[in-house]
Amino acid sequence: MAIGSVKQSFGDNKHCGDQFGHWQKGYQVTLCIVDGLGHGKHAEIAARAAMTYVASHLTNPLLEIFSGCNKEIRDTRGGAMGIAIIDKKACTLTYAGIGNTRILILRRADFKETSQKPRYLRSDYGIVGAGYKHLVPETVPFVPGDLVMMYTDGVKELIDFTAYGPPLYKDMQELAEKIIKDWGRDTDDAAVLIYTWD
Ligand SMILES: [Mn+2]
Repeated sequence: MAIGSVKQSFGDNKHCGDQFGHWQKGYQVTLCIVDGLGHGKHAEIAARAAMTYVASHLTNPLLEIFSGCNKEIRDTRGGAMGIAIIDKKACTLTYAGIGNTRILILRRADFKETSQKPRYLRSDYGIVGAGYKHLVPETVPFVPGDLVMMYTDGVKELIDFTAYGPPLYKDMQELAEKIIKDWGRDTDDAAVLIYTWD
């Protein structure tokens, strides 16, 4: 399975302020993760509003998706958001993020090594829905076999993949569940979205 995703509410609340989405259109894959500020009902309302906006503006340029979403959800609490666009023709991944959602990339070549070192990309400061000053997308190579993981701050930032042998990279759902279990912080909503180009 190419996609793995798990979300977990803080304290088993029925509302989850962390939301994710993924879409494939032709040679383009779009991945999005949103962390509505705080947790509970109003965090979920903000995160869902952002995701609904992104889902209906997938063909817009990345910077316009962010600026449009920033306006669209200004009456909500707002949140952190990361979007990754994989272009399978160009073999690239372009990422932009506002706030503390996180993203890392693992290369297939590294799976064989005993120490898999993820590449972390950076997000810019601000709150989607309340504004931001700078947003600079970053484009990196992304080739068949590569893995990208997007996650919220309900999961520890730095993740040690060395304990996960190659078998785990075959099942993204299993890997996502393992990441939440091993690296979840239990003090906030948490979400993990993993995609691999297989
Ligand atoms: Mn959070």
